[in-house]
Amino acid sequence: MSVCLSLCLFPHTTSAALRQNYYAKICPNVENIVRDAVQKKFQQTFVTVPATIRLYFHDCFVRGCDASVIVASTANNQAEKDNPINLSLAGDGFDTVIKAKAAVDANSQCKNKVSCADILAMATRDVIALSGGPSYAVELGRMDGLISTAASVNGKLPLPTFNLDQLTSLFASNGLSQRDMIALSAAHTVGFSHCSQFSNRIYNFSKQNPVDPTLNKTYASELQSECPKDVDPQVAIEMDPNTPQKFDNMYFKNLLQGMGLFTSDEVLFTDTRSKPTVNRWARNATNFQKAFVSAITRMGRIGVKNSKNGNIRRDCAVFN
Ligand code: HEM
Ligand SMILES: *[C@@H]1O[C@H](CO)[C@@H](O)[C@H](O)[C@H]1NC(C)=O
Ligand SMILES: *[C@@H]1O[C@H](CO)[C@@H](O)[C@H](O)[C@H]1NC(C)=O
Ligand SMILES: *[C@@H]1O[C@H](CO)[C@@H](O)[C@H](O)[C@H]1NC(C)=O
Ligand SMILES: CC(=O)N[C@H]1CO[C@H](CO)[C@@H](O)[C@@H]1O
Repeated sequence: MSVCLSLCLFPHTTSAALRQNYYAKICPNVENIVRDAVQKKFQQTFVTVPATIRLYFHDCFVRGCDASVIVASTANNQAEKDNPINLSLAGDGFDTVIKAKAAVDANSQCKNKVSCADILAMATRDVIALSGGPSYAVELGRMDGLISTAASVNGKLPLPTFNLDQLTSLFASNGLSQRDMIALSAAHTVGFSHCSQFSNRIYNFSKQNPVDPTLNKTYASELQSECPKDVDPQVAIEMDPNTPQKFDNMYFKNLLQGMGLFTSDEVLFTDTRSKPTVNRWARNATNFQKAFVSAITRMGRIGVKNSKNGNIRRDCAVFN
C-alpha cells in the first residue's frame, strides 16, 4: 500500500510540478515577453539559435534543468560553465537568457517571479520555432538550482566519439529513450563545431584508414580544406552544410549520405539498431518533429528543482 501511495499518487515526483501555463496568474504575459526578447536577439545574430539550444541541453544533463549552467564562477567556486567541455558554449546563449530575464523583470508583476531555468526552456522553444522548427507548448514551473560546480559536469555530457551503446546509456541515465536520443541529436541541424571535435575522423582514424570510412569522401575532403591540420583552434564550421540556418530534418538526410560530422552522429545510421529510425525521419519531417517535441519535453523534466531545493534567482548568473 505504501508503495502504491508513492508510485500511484506521485508517478514522477520531479516532473509533477511542471505544467503548461504555470505562470498564468503569476506573470500572465511571460511567454510573449520572452519571445519578444529572444526575437530581438535572433535578429542581431543567428548564433542565438544554436547557442541557446545547446545551453539548455548542457543545463539539463548536468544537475537537471535548473539554470546551474548559467551561474558565473567566483573566487571560491569554479562553476559548471568553467568545465573545459563548455569552452564551446557560445556566449550568445547566456546573453539570450540574461536579456529575456531583464525583459521579464521590467514588468512589475513579474519581477523576480520567473525562474532562469524556465526562461531558458522558453527561449529554447522560441529559437527552435524562429529557425523553422516545430512550435510547441512548453512545460514550466522549474526552480533555479542552488549548486553549480565545474566538477559536476564530468561524465554527464556525451562525447563526439561515443558509439550507440554509450549514447543510449547516457541518455537512459537521464530517463530518455534511444528514440529520444536520436531525435534530440538532430539539434545538430543548426550550429557550429570546432575542428578539434572531429579532426580524428579526417586525419587520424586508424592504422588502416587515416579517414573514417563511414565518412562521405567528398565531404571528408571539404572538411580537410576547412580544417587543415594546423588550423587555428578557434575555427568552427557549420554542422549541417546544406541548410545551416534551418531547424529541419536535413540532419537525418545528411546521415544517409555519410555526412554526419561526429562519430556520435554517423553511428545513428551505421548501427543497424538505430538506422530504421534515421531512415524514417529523413523521409518524413512531420514524424521527426513530433518525436523531437516529445523528446525535448521529456528532457525538460530532468532533475527539476522545487522550492525545497531551489529558488528564483534574481540574477541568473549569481546565487541569491
Ligand atoms: C548525442 C550526443 C551529443 C554529442 C556527442 C554532442 C556533441 C557536440 C559537440 C562536440 C559540439 C560542437 C561543440 C563545439 O566544438 O563548439 C556540439 C554542438 C552542438 N550541440 Fe551537441 N552533442 C550531442 C547532443 C546534443 C543535443 C541533445 C543537443 C540539443 C538538444 C545538442 C545541441 C547542439 C548544438 C545546438 C550545437 C551547436 C552549438 C553552437 O553552434 O554554438 N547536442 N555538440
Ligand atoms: C594519431 O593517433 C594515435 C593513436 O590514436 C596517436 O598516438 C597519435 O599521436 C595521433 N597523431 C596525430 C597526428 O594526431
Ligand atoms: C556523398 O555526398 C554527395 C553529395 O555531397 C552525394 O552525391 C553522394 O551520393 C554521397 N556519397 C555517398 C556514398 O553517400
Ligand atoms: C508522414 O507520416 C504521416 C503519418 O505519421 C503521414 O500522414 C504523412 O503523409 C507522411 N508524410 C510524408 C511526406 O510522407
Ligand atoms: C564560455 C565560458 O564560460 N568558457 C569557459 C570554459 O572553461 C574554461 C576553463 O576550462 C574557461 O577558460 C572559459 O572561459
